[in-house]
Amino acid sequence: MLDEAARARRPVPQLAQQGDELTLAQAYRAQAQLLQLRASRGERLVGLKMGFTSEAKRAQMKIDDLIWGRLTDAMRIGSGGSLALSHYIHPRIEPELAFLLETPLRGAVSAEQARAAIGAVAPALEVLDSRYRDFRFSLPDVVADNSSAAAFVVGEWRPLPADLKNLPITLAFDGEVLESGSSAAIMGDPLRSLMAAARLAAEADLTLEAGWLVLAGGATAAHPLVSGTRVSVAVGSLGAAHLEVHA
Ligand code: OOG
Ligand code: MG
Repeated sequence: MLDEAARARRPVPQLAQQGDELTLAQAYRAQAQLLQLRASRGERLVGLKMGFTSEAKRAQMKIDDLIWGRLTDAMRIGSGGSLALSHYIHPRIEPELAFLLETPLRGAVSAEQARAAIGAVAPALEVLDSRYRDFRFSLPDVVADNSSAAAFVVGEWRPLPADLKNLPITLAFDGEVLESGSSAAIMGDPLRSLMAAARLAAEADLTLEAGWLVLAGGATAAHPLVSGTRVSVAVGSLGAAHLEVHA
């Protein structure tokens, strides 16, 4: 139903409203099945996204638990590339930071192990599109819906700086800054988000593989996309990434 909703760009009622509230474990199994449907259409798993790693996001969506979702090659848009609003239901965008893994990570890893596995980092934009009506959901709802994953943009990869903790992050529409925050908003240090990704993925028997990317989670609240705008994220010394939005 969620896969159909995404493909038809037609939102569906929350699962609880259909008398079908799932357990969290069932919701992650549903998410895995959504990925199987995408894989059967030729999409390839390229990494994971973390969600609700910042207070700004938890407050916006009123959910307090860390979640994660799966990213495929078809969701990726090159920096400076364009996105058609008509391909989505009610898309939003948020500023993020991406990790590129050089070696695999699995389970409970130390900060040193997480650091050592990182090949590069980059500013990123995540496009969210809840398949639920009014962009509202419970924790199992959003997990089953692949944590609202829809598309993402990654800027130029850079070597991991000595410290990721205090990088200023801004989200701008046509150069006008709508949100500004800090990488510290992401669990105090985005590295912790990567560690959590390795731990939570292992619970689903997944290893974060070399070559995969991990989105650390929105540092600020997300904003609805508007046709005809150029959206930018800038992350301190790491540079920027851009997306052109059209109807
Ligand atoms: C759920 C996804 C949350 C993040 O970065 O916190 C997320 C949503 O807000 O729709 O991607
Ligand atoms: Mg996100």
